[in-house]
This record gives sequence, structure tokens and C-alpha cells, in this order.
Amino acid sequence: MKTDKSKSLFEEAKKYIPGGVNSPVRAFKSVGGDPLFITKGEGSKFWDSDGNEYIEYIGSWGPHLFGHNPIFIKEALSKALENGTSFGAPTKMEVKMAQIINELVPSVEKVRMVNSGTEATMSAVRAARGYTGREKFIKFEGCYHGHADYFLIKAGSGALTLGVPTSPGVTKGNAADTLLADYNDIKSVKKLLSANKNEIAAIIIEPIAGNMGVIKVKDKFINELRGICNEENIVLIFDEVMSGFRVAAGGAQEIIGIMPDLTAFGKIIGGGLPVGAFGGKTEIMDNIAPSGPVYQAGTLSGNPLAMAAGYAALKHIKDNPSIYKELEEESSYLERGFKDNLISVGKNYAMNRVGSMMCMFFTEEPVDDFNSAVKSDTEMYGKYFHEMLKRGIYLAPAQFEALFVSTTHKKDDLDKTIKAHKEALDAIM
Ligand code: KE4
Repeated sequence: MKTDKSKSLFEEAKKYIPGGVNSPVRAFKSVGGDPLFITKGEGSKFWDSDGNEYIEYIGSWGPHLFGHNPIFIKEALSKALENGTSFGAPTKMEVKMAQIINELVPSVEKVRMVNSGTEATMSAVRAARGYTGREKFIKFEGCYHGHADYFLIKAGSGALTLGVPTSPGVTKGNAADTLLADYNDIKSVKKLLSANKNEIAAIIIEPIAGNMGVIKVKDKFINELRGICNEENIVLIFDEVMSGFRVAAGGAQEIIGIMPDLTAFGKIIGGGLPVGAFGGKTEIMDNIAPSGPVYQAGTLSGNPLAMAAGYAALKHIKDNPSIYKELEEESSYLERGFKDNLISVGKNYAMNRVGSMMCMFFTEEPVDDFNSAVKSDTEMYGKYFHEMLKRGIYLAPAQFEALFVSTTHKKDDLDKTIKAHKEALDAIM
């Protein structure tokens, strides 16, 4: 497959952009090789600068629930564009957006728009700290909440010691208030609670993790976590940047049946434009400036173009609830095909799927937390990734991500993908 144009673009890009990309995972570092520069997307496909066509399962890392360039988002955007791009003043679309989020996700009584998932989770933690007057918060190993300093933390030497930065530039001071627990392990949460009595403002979790591959919380665990937060007056934050509107109209909290106190959104909520949001209980959200003292702001928050695209996406979800049944059929068909292939090559790789989020781990042990996920053979994943790419299937260029099926991935795409998957497994075994 010719990729000369992407190669020369990558050389050019590296002269001006760190690593030649504007987000690290795009650089193919964990699978090897050079990234492909994409020129156009349509439905379930996109094309690189050398004209190669791919059936792709990144969906811009989650936003494209309806595939690339859906007509109803394109039309909404061009209509909004006629009136200008941004005013820095309130608009009717922001009210409609807040209303439809509240309709689809009842736990979100009030919501503030921001411009990325990171801004959403970062602001939600600040809201919880402002509301409780406490400073520490608990996150879980393997969950990614964006790149705010206090999220780039890993467990210290002893599980009870304070976190340590995972990145230069993140200060010890910032790490000091971040505590690390183990996903699906309520004992690890209880240990931190007793060691930090009345000091914990929030517990933030991806109810369906998509950043250590795909892992869903266990029912018993999440119910106990909800109970602990009620007893200890801790704000329970669901990071639904990826799962929000992805696994159900009401997100993971709809299928799990637990209401968090705050929820962070991103990705689908922007219809492909930069949008995040955080929201939840009125008593917490009313503390946010200008109605309360917790400061939070954004020049382009709620801007008309992003609201037009985001609202078109959420309105389409509201008007077409059957899309989740369709996504379930397509995604389970793909999963079935992958599993049949694994049986035929005699491998029992772990396959986790929730709705249209899926991950095949190169480990034969079940994967239900960070420690089991990292047993995956990432080198094998790299080989698999390139064997699939050669066959016109573009997957996440990293093992610990999610594969996203969209409403535009039809049987023909899925059959081609299943066939390529079998050939790729044969090639790497
Ligand atoms: P952004 O700031 O990238 O919009 O959102 C951060 C974020 C927060 N919470 C969850 C659960 C997320 O998955 C993300 C971002 N997801 C990654 C994919 N693993 C984005 C891809 C990238 O970093 O380029």
C-alpha cells in the first residue's frame, strides 16, 4: 500500500508540531510505523493522503456515533454558519442543548458547556471540591479523565501513600490530593476512605472504562460505591466522556441504573466539534460562577457552531431511539465473527464489549481491571494492527483503547472486517 504522501506530510509535521501530531495516540507510537494523514471521511470509511480507503473503527475516538459527515449534522452546521461563528454572548441553542441533555440524562439537572472532555472532568472535580470544602479525590488505575494535572497521577509505592505524577510538569503538590483505587475493587476504596477520613471531596470513575481497553463496572461494585458516597457525603462523578450517548441515550448510567451526582461529557455531545459538558445536581451546580463562587469559564464554551452540531447529534438520538438496537445488532455480529475466528485459531483472547464499544485483548485471561488488562501482549497487538491496516481496516493504534461501531457500519463492512481479522490472526500466529 502506497503511503508516500502521508510519510512526507509526517516529516513536514514533525518540524512544527511536537511528534508531528496534535494528540499523542495518533502518532502510532505503540504499534510502530508512521501515522496516516487522513483527507476525508464518509460514513464508515475514511481515506488517507495517498487515496487508500479504510473501514475505520476510531470514529474520531468516539464522537462519530453516526459515522463520518452525517447529512443532518452537515446541514445544521452550514445553517448556523450563515449567522456567524461565535458571539461570546448567550444564544438560544445553548438553552436547547441544556434542555435536551437534561431530557436524555435525568441526573443532569443543570449543565455547563465546555470545549473538551478534559475541561469537563477537571471542572467537575473543582465543583465537587467547592461544594464539599474538601480537597482530596479518588480516581481508579487505568481510568483516563483527560490531561488535567491532577489526573496524570499513578499509585504511589504503597497503595495508601499519595499518588505520584505520571508526567514531568505535574507537581507533587497536585499529586498530593489524588488518591488511586483499583477498578472493581471496593476494598481498595474503603482503605483510602479510612486513611483519609472526611477529606475526600469526590470519586471519579469511567462507569464503562474505554482507556484500558473496554471494561464495565461490576454491578455489586458500583452499587457499593454509590452507597459509600451517600454515607460519606462524597460527590460521585461519572466520567461519561466516552460512554455518554454511546451505549444508550442516557449513557452508562441508564444501563447500569445508578445516578451519579455529577457527569462529565464529551465526544458525541459535540457531533464532531470540540464540545464537553459537566452537570448534575442543582445544589452542586449552583455553586458554579456566576451563580456561585466556584470559578469556571471559557471563551468558546457553548459557541453556536459546536452547539448546532452537538444539538443535531442529540436530537437525532432523541428522535431515533432504535439506533441503539441497530448498534447492538451490528456490534454483536462483529463480536461473534471475531470470537468464531479466535476459536478457529485456537486462541481464547479476552473480548469485552458494551454496546458499540469493544476491545479484543491479547491475553487469554479475563480482563476486569487495570492489572488484568496490562497482561495483554502489546507487541502482538501492534502486529495485528498492521495486518488489519494492510487489509483496509483501521483500528485504534493502541491496545488499550476501544473499537467503535457506528450506525453506518453495515453488514458488508462487518463481513470484510471479520474476514480481515481471520487473515490477520493467521498472519501473526
Ligand atoms: P478530551 O480532553 O480528549 O476531549 O477528553 C478527555 C477524556 C476524558 N474522559 C474519557 C473517558 C476519555 O476517553 C477522554 C479522551 N479519550 C481519548 C481516547 N482514549 C482521546 C483520544 C486522544 O487523547 O487523542
